[in-house]
Amino acid sequence: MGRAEGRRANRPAAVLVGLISVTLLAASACSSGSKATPLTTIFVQKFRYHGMPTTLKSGVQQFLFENKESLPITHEMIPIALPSGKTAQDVINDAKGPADATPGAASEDEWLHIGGDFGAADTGASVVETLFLPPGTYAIACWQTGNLGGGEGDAHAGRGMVFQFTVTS
Ligand SMILES: [Cu+2]
Repeated sequence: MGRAEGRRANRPAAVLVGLISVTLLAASACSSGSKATPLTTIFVQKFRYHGMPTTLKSGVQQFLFENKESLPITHEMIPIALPSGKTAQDVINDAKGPADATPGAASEDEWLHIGGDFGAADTGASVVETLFLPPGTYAIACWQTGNLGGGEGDAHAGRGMVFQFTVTS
């Protein structure tokens, strides 16, 4: 877990984007009155996201992320914008390899993070995050490196823990 915090600490750009999204959220909350924010429940099991739609409406979206693995492990759900021509498979390919591989887990920094950090969730725990999503192509991914039940291994994104989705206007 110290590892994850260290990784976050040298990503000021992600924090800045997160602050911008919070500001947009505040502005939107003032103008949209009583409109309820859509809530999507996503859970992770066997290193895969379940319940995330492939298409979402543009605007303020709220996500509940649950870790439903059977053994202790930490997962995360980091939202990134996919540049034109890139897909979830590119995220997977770049993240392959053990924690010290290049780029491996460090490939997280290649991608534009579009939200504040979702807190990582240990088995049995859940986190909630609110995002403002303009139209575009995105993915959620996990660059944690733990193995089920303990120990360290490849970044989860390299093991396929990436899900691509589109936001429409
Ligand atoms: Cu994970």
